[in-house]
Amino acid sequence: MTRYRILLITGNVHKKREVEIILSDYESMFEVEMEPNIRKVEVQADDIYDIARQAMLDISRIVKPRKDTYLVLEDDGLYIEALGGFPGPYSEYVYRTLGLEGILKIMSGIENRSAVFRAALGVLTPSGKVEVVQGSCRGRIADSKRGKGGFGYDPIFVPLGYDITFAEMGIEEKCKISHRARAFRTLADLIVSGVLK
Ligand code: ITT
Repeated sequence: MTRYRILLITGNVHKKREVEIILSDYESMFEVEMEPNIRKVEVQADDIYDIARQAMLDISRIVKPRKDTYLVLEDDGLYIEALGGFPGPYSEYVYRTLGLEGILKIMSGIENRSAVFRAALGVLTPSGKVEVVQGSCRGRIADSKRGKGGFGYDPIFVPLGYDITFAEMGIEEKCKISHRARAFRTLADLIVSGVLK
């Protein structure tokens, strides 16, 4: 059985843990590691698809593809409908500056709390191709922070069909339904089926 390596270009250990759980469904076909020596440069763009694609195209110019190894970077964004998709591609900056309390303040009194969490994976394949694979999870912004698990926006994001936030559910449950789960399962299926070589 071929064993594939997923090398994640990220400084976020939560992402790595979640990707390990998500790919554990594929019976040891995937080994997940963090790649700390490659820097991801993010261009400014309205869409995380474009940001992930450009970041991986830049990396592909300096990194040699390797057999059975998929180099992956992930760009995420929380798109709040009533705010025209804000913070979207600026989610990391807004998390650091306004924080969850700031988002909740902006959202106070707003009835439409629909939001979508999106993940865009920039992928460098073993044959040197650059592809983008996406996943999303619909939900809503909670009225207040709830839960101790997860990271980032998890305490204020309630996925569709639930009454609890990502931070209130266990990591296993989050990894069944999250934007990341959907994106990485799509990626894994494309790899295992031989479509993405
Ligand atoms: P990288 O090193 O991979 O870039 P990051 O934490 O900077 O990690 P992103 O820029 O992709 O991640 O994410 C944008 C923001 O969205 C950032 O503030 C994250 O904390 C947050 N985020 C991403 N995925 C999340 C998730 O599953 N749950 C909650 N917040 C998340």
